[in-house]
Amino acid sequence: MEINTHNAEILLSAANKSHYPQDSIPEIALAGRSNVGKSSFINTLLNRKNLARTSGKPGKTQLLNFFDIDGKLRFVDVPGYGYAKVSKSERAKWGKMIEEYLTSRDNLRAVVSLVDLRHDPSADDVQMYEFLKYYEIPVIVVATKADKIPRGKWNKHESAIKKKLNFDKSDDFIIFSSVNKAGLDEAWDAILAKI
Ligand SMILES: Nc1nc2c(ncn2[C@@H]2O[C@H](COP(=O)(O)OP(=O)(O)OP(=O)(O)O)[C@@H](O)[C@H]2O)c(=O)[nH]1
Ligand SMILES: [Mg+2]
Repeated sequence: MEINTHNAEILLSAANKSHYPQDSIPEIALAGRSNVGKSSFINTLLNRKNLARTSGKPGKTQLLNFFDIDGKLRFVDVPGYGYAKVSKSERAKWGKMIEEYLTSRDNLRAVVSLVDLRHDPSADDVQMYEFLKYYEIPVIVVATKADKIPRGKWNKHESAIKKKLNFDKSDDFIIFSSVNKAGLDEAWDAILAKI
């Protein structure tokens, strides 16, 4: 499929099902802890500075943000998890919103699950991966911030992450950087293979 990735825009923000777009355009959702680089990943793939708003302030994205790409594909930016300063009730609301989307959305083709290449996955990262496997949702694990690790150490970090996640070999694993665009072509290839 030919997709003009320059033709991208924010479509809408949704808190629940009733706000989701009603059509059959394929969707790729982005999940990961707050600050891991989900919005930056979207901006890098679409070659845009700040289409998906990024910030040093974690917990900023509160709704499901749907991005239209040339009318043929959508990215769904999901609020990050694991931000300490979020109240219990906010956390429960978040859980409900994301669970509703992931378990009921027919348009969903795969989830890009972002982790930080520098660190072992958190308990929340492991739980998210297990959740996606349980619901048989295809996963593309993207290990971000690769620019902060020397290339010679990438393999070691990749192995540690895979082990902690109990990584399923049928999923994709991509080492990525929004700073130097490492992994950009692989990320697009993996996404296009799912839609
Ligand atoms: N060095 C480096 N910094 C990155 C990379 N990706 C994101 N960042 C930085 O990490 C911070 C958080 O990035 P965001 O893209 O806003 O993270 P997010 O996952 O969308 O965060 P929430 O919306 O709060 O869940 C920003 O300061 C980014 O500039 C990367 O590949 N390398
Ligand atoms: Mg964000």
